[in-house]
Amino acid sequence: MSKALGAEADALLLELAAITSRPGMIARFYLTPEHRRAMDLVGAWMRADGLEVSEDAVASVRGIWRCGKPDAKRLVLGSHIDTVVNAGRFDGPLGVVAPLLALREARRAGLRINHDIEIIAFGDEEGSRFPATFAGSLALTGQFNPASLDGLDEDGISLREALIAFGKSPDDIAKAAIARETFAGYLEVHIEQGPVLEAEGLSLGVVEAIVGQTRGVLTVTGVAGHAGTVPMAYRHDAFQAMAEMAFALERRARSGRDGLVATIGKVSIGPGLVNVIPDRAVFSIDVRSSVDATRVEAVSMFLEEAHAIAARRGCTLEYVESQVAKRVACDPVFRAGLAEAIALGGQRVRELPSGAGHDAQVMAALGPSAMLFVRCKAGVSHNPAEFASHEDMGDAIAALAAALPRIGNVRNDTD
Ligand code: HGY
Ligand code: MN
Ligand code: MN
Repeated sequence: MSKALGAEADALLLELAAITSRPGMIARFYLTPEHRRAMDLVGAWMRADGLEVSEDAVASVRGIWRCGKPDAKRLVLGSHIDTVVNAGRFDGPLGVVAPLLALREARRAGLRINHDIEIIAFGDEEGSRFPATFAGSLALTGQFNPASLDGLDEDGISLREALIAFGKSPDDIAKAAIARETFAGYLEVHIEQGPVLEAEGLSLGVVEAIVGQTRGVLTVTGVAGHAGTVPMAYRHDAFQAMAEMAFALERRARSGRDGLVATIGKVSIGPGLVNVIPDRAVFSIDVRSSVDATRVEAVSMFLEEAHAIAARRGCTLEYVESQVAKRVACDPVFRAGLAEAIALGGQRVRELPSGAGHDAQVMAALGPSAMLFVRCKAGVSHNPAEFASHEDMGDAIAALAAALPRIGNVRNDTD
C-alpha cells in the first residue's frame, strides 16, 4: 500500500514544484505570485477532501476536518510551502501533502479521534525573502513580532507592504492565533535533511529535539578608495574586514562543541567595482547548536572579535539580529505515539535530533509538538538533488495515519 501512497504524494509534490519564480528550478518566496498560486493549489486539494479551508492574515492556508465532538481541541499538522532558491520538491511541501493523504487514509479506516484536525501550509519558514522568518507559526502561536513588519526584502519592500499588496491586513495578525486551551498539539512530517536514517537503513525517524538558531546581519563600513593609488597600509577595506571576520567565525565554529555550526550564506559588497576599494560589506550569519548557551556564547564572542577587527581596520560595524529560535525538545507523548506507529509498520524506531530549523520548534510554545523524519537520499537538501522515495513517503503517510488515533485520543484521556 505504502508505495502507491508515496506515488500519490509525489504527484502532488511535482504539481506544487512546477510553481516557481525561476524557470528550470524551484524558487517560491513568501507573498509572491508563486506563493499565491501555491496557496490556491493547496486550498483546492483541501477543499476536494471536504476540509473547511481558510487563509489567515499572514497567508497560511488552513484546512479543518471536524471530528464531530463538541468543543473538540485541534490537532494541527503542517509545514511550509516556501522554498530556498534551486530547492528540492520535498523540503516543506511533503509536510503538507503527507497529512492530507494520511487523513484520507485514516478516514477510510474509520478514524475515531477526539480532536479536530487542522492541516496548515505555512508561507514563510525558509526566510528566503525577509530577514525574519516563521511568520506563519509565530502568528498561529500568538508570538508574531510586529517589529518584523518593517523588515525589507532585496527590493526594499517591507513585510507590511508585501502583506497589504497580497491582500492581507497586518492589523488582523493577532486573529490568526489558536487559543492555547483549544490546541491539542502539532505534528510535522519532514525529510531528515541529514544522513542518519539512510546510514542505518531506516525510512522513518522520530525527532527528539530541534536545534536552536540565531540569524543576523553584519554591516561593515570602510572607506572607498582608488584601487591603484591607496597604499595597503592606508586602506579601510570593508571586504577585507569582512573576510577576516568570516574566518574568525569559521574558526570559532570548528573549535566549538555541542554541534556548533555557523554559516555565512548571503553577502553583498559595495560599490562593487573592480577598481574601487570596497567601503561596504554586508553579510548574514546563521549559528546553531544543540545547546542554547553554547550558541549564545559563540555569537557574542564572535561579535566581540568582529568589532575588534573592524576597529583595527578603521572600519565600523553594525549588527542586527533578525531571528532567534530556541532549541526545543519534542513532546514525549507525541514521540511515543509516532514510535508506536512506526513499530506497527515493522521498523526499528530511531530517535534523532534535527539540525534544521522547523515550524515545529515555534509551535512548541503553545503545546505538544513533534516531528516525523523521512529518509532522504545522501541527506541532501536545499538542493535540486533532494530525494525521498515513494516507499519512504508511503511509510510516513501510513505511520502518520496510524499515529493520529493514538496521539489524538491519548491527549484527551490525560487532559
Ligand atoms: O534553515 C533551516 O534550517 C530550514 O531549512 N529553514
Ligand atoms: Mn523545511
Ligand atoms: Mn529548508
